[in-house]
Amino acid sequence: MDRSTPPANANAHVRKWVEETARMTKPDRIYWCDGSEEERAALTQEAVAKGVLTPLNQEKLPGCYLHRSDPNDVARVEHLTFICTPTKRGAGPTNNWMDPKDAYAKLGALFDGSMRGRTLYVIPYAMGPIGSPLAKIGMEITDSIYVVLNMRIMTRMGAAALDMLGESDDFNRGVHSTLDLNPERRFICHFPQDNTIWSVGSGYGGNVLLGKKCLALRIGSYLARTEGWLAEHMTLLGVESPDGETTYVAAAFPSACGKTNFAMLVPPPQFEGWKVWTIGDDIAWMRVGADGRLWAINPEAGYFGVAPGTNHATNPNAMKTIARDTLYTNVAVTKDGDVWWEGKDGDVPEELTDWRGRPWQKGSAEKAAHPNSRFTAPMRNNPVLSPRVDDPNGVPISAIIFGGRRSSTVPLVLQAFNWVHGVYLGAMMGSETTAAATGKIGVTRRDPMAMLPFCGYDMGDYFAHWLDMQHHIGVPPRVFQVNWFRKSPDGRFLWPGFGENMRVLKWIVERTRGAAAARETPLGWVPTDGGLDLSGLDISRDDFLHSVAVDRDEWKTEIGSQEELFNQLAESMPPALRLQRELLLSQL
Ligand code: GTP
Ligand code: SPV
Ligand code: MN
Repeated sequence: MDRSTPPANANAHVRKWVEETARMTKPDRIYWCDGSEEERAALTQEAVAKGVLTPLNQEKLPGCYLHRSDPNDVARVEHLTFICTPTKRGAGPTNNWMDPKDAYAKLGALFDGSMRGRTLYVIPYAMGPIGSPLAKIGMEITDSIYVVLNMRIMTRMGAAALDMLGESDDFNRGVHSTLDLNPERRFICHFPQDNTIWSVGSGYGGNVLLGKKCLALRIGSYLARTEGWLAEHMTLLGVESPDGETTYVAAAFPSACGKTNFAMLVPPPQFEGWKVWTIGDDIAWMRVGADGRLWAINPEAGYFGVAPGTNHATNPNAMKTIARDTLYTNVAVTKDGDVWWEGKDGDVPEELTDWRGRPWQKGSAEKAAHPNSRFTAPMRNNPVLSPRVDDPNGVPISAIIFGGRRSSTVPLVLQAFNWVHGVYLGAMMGSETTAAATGKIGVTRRDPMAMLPFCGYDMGDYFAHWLDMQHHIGVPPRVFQVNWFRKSPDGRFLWPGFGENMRVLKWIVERTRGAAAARETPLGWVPTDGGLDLSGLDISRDDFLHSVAVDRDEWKTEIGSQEELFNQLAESMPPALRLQRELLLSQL
């Protein structure tokens, strides 16, 4: 089949844009992707021939391949990510801003002839179930075969997306060129007003799989505000209780703070009859339904998940999901072509090939896998994939959870008094930075609603949009805050986490059903003594009490440190949040 000419269902707007982009980037060849299995096989073979992918042990890991990125290109680059709105105020103080004219000129010069000697791939894709009123169409042009193969897993890619688009001009225009991976020429630019993304100089995850953070969150959040819905960095799950009822929950945790693990949670043995079903592990698009409830879809079709820490005890469902048809990026490899990372099951192998392709010995001071090494796996592999995942209307959300990585101060769980208080808790969230973005790790920063790196417009306006939603949601979800990451003075996690988070989740679900008791504190509602089901849990009384403790002095410092965000967002911070803060201060 000739792939260099547009398929019959590519409309005139799409064709024109591809022609224009080809004139700019000057590729040797154009290849229109159709998303078929034959295409996957052919492109995989080509990627292997070019050294972009290495086959792993096909007996242990059928259909799995390894990719090693450039060592300088291993994570999102927040300092090189720009929101290009007509005015700086449009992007707000928490985003980098470039004038759209300057950005088009600067990146246009870099794109000029950037695909010489390369193939220009055209990727039509849908974010969300095909035909869903909540779904959106994107087109990504890239010169990276790795991007094509990842987008095929992460989105509903190919002919069906073009069919869904029909004759419409309403699609996201994403252009990506790898250039030479020089960080001096690396820019991820978003043009919300044009529904356009230009990305140059990277080959890694969130910088280049343009449907994910760029469209589904940065452009998505802008569209959501304009159109009256929510685009959020949230995992989505259904919690089935012994009576057979399923409660849907959305949880915003920052990058590498536990969304994938929470979405695939296996309840402890004492929780007979309880079961968690995954809808999504990273992004939620939520709209108010005719019934006044908030309905959510997962716009993605795969998981781009953190490898380190994943094992049969922490996340058995992920281990099953990534056992086949998975692309691994920057993990270590064993002698027999199996994958390995810090925190995988079993003994540490004596010898490995590390993420850079160098020999590695047990006991080495360096990590064998990159801390932000990842797997790209189809959601269809997930043994607990929710049967509702393709429902065009999504699922009705009963609870929204905000959670950060906080070694102190923030208790295991609390419930907000109401929607406005919940928005305040989410907006003031702090979290320690992780390897998901380049920069220092372990620094506590404000990461409002886990959206600091992903909000496509002014953060104060974003809070105002959240507050405004209360006038549209007839039946608002209850709002909660959690922290799985509090530590003892000697640096241990106080709470065992992972499957044991079911104990907290059960309380949350029962609260939404009006079936669990709570005690009021200045910060919010917390479980009564004995209110959390700790049956069969191996945790000392001291550790548990520390994990749920609220220390007034710590909280005074915490509220003091919120001042910085209030000052930064002085122009746009909603007064209602200022009021919440003062109320809390006076009560403490
Ligand atoms: P992104 O894909 O970057 O958005 O990350 P995520 O929020 O999906 O995080 P993920 O579930 O991949 O977890 C990140 C890291 O945190 C992994 O190393 C996990 O093993 C670890 N982790 C997840 N849940 C818990 C928990 O409950 N307790 C502890 N201590 N660690 C956890
Ligand atoms: C994150 O950093 O939140 C991720 C990984 O989910 S990436 O796609 O690289 O953004
Ligand atoms: Mn994420």
